[in-house]
Parts: sequence; structure tokens; C-alpha cells
Amino acid sequence: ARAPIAPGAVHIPDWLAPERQRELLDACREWARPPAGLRTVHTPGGGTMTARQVCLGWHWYPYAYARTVADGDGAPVKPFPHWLGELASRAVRDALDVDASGYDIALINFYDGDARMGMHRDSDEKTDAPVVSLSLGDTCVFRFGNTETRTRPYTDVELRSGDLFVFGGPSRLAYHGVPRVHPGTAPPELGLTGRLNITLRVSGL
Ligand code: MD3
Ligand code: FE
Repeated sequence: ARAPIAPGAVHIPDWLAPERQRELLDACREWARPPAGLRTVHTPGGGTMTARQVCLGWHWYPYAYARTVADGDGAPVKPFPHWLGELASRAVRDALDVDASGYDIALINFYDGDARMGMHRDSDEKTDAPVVSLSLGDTCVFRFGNTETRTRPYTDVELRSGDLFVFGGPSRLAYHGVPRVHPGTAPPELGLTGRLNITLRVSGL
């Protein structure tokens, strides 16, 4: 069932079947390994993100994205696999009924029980192609705000393992964040402690 949250923002619970969740989790675990694996991200304001991150296709190299190098160990950024682009196109079609191609970068965030993500906008990409978000593991509270301020009005939505969220149109530039994760709520058969979020994007580079 498609649930529009705001213009261009569509939530499809249970979009990924359990076997597909399992395959995606296995892939994420591979990508998380060094070289160019999981790392802690520092923000321009001097903060440290509590969710750790892996990038495919480009990398946050303070303080801009680049295709060249991972700042931790200097290793090349891992490539963005073709099948992930196909998955993104299918997600956009299912959510918004539009054709989309050119997906070339992924950001994968790993949350433990205490991790959060503050309200922010994603404005580094040079295109307005919809962002595709896939959740695995623990349920979280996802806060979808407005394009003007980090504060109210916003809508809180629970994102569960297997859920798809697509952000296109005016929603692409809305403030959003993850105020909390509910530990221990992952499907037991998945074998994941914590939460994983995969975002698929068009870089425009
Ligand atoms: C709305 N990730 O990676 S997913 C991010 O759960 C990010 O890890 C969160 O915010 C997470 O930038 C939220 C939902 C999401 C992702 C990208 C968006 C919402 C978005 C881009 C534009 C608007
Ligand atoms: Fe974001």
C-alpha cells in the first residue's frame, strides 16, 4: 500500500520481502568492511554523527562529496553496483509512477540503539532526482519536516525493516531526521542488531 506523506513523499511499508532484506543486509555487511568501509562522519559544524556510514560511488570528503578517496584509509571509494541502480528505478516507479534512471551513489547509515540523525536537508546532489530510502533492522521514528525550518510542522513516521520511502518533487528539499531507534525491534530472522538505512541517489556529477 502506498502512503503519501507529503507531495512527492511516498512510504511503502514491507516493500522488500524477507529474502530480499537478507540479501541487501549481506551486501551492506560486505560494503562495511575495510578498505573504504564503515566510518564515523564529522560535520562542518564540528559535530560527530552517531550513525556510522559507508558510501558507494562517491564519498563525503570534508566537506564535499568526491569520487576519489575515502578519508579514513585513503582507499578508493567502492563502486556503485548496477543492480542497486535497477532497484532504485523500480522503487521510484512503484512509489511515484515515473521512470527514473541514472542512480549512481549510495549512502548507507548504521544505527545502534543510541544513534540519531539531526534534522537536515540533503542538498549536495546536483540533480532533483528522487531519493530512495530502504530500511533494515530495528524500527525507527523518522521525522519528515518542511522546507523552511528544522522545527515544526513535521510528521513522525515509523520506518520498519523492509520499508521503502521515496522523496521526490517538493519533498526532496525538506528537513528530515531520525530522532530515535527502537532497540530490539528488528525481525529476529534477519539477524541484525540495530538499524540500517540505504539511500540511493543521482549525483549529477
Ligand atoms: C528526505 N538518512 O542519509 S532516511 C540521509 O534513516 C538520511 O538514515 C536517514 O537522512 C536515515 O541523508 C533518513 C529518509 C530520507 C533520506 C533522504 C532524504 C529522507 C529524505 C532526502 C531528501 C528528503
Ligand atoms: Fe538526509
